[in-house]
Amino acid sequence: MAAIGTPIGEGGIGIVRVSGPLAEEIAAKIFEPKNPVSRLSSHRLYYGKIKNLEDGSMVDEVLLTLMRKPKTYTREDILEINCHGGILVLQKVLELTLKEGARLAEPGEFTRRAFLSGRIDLTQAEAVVDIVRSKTKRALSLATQQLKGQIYEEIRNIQERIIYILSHLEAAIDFPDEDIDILNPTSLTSHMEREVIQPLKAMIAHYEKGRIYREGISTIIIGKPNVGKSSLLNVLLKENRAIVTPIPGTTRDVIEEFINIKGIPVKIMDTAGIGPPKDDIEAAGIERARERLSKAEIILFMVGVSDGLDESDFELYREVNDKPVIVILNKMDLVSENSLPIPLEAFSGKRIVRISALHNQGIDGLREIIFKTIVKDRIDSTIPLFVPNTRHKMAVEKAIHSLVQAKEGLTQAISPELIAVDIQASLDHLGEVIGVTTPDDVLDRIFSQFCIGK
Ligand SMILES: Nc1nc2c(ncn2[C@@H]2O[C@H](COP(=O)(O)OP(=O)(O)OP(=O)(O)O)[C@@H](O)[C@H]2O)c(=O)[nH]1
Ligand SMILES: [Mg+2]
Repeated sequence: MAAIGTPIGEGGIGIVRVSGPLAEEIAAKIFEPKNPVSRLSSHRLYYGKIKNLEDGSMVDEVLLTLMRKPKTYTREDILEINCHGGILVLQKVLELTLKEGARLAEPGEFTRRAFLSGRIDLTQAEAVVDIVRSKTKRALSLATQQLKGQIYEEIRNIQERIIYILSHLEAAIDFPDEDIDILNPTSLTSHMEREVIQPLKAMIAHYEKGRIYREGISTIIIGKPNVGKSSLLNVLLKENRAIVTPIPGTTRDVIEEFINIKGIPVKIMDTAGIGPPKDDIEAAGIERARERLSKAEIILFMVGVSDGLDESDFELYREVNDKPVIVILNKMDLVSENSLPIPLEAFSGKRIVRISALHNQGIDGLREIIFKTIVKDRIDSTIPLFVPNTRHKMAVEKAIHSLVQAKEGLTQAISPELIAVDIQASLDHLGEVIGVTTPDDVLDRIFSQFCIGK
């Protein structure tokens, strides 16, 4: 199978990758090394050209590597052709490999093969997606830990402990007359709780942390038209992403971008000013803003201090004040603190930040407050060794459920056969996490998130 392994576009170089038994044969047909060799050595870079099979003309000058199995990503033979980039050249080279018998790879197929060949476990395969998508260095370091197999190790350890419990049960099943010693319910249940259930619960606690690093915290800027929402987005991003004008109702669509606050990816959304709409377009924009508002995790409620507050500010504030809100007083350059025309007591209990988006003042303070809000409400700032994703979390939850059931069974002294069924189920659920007992459709879903060529 073959694919273009680099993003589509004009890059400095682009890579066509082929994996499978035909790799070497394809290289021999389409590649002409500058210094002819009888046979390509493995894991070496060769300079030469890719030629058109019909007329022998040159398609591109390339650097080519043949990696013979088993020391490769997929544990199959892999051919990598570094071309000069340019989508036409890459496509032409890819076409040549297809003509010589390769098949176009499906999304994630390289990594799927690495998984199926046993080179990596499923959590490591998923880490590949996370690494590609990482938005901050810290998110990347978490994904890299996962790639090293940390989750795999932890799950394996816990499975070992469950197997130990299971062996006790089986002994009790096989030798029913040997009596209670094999199956001491009190010590077995406390062992289960301490060595198995607690560590699994700790994994789930890591999940929320990890989700934030993976997906970012969704943070929305809302307020009346013209208070300076788009100006704030732009200063946070340090680029002129959104249109800013003195005309109220400038922004209509939701604009979203990621910023990095101390390693936490924060998704910032700029929205249409909320108030009585002047036309249908503005009304549609407001509807979109409200839709996002309902799902946002942190709300930056902005007012323009120069104009004072009116009923539509208060109305909007009432809509959001039971959520994590940071009140932003913008345009502080226009008024002095002493003559602030804002009744601050209306926002009692909320964090209030004074800024001037236009003059880039108070922005570092705002970033700090956003960080504090995230850390206080959701995560402590220590980095866990590994973090499960939603799929892992669901499987671990099922495992815990089975284990709790088994524990109850033990205390109620029901027959060991029935308890063993629950214990076995917990092992299977944990097997799903690392890909030992994962059904095919789940695998399909995981690998379809990859780009072709990964
Ligand atoms: N003096 C001053 N003007 C500002 C400040 N922030 C924004 N403005 C001005 O206020 C006007 C509106 O700014 P925008 O950022 O477009 O406001 P908005 O809230 O996105 O407006 P809509 O998209 O229409 O809802 C522009 O003329 C900005 O230059 C500020 O801190 N001080
Ligand atoms: Mg705007």
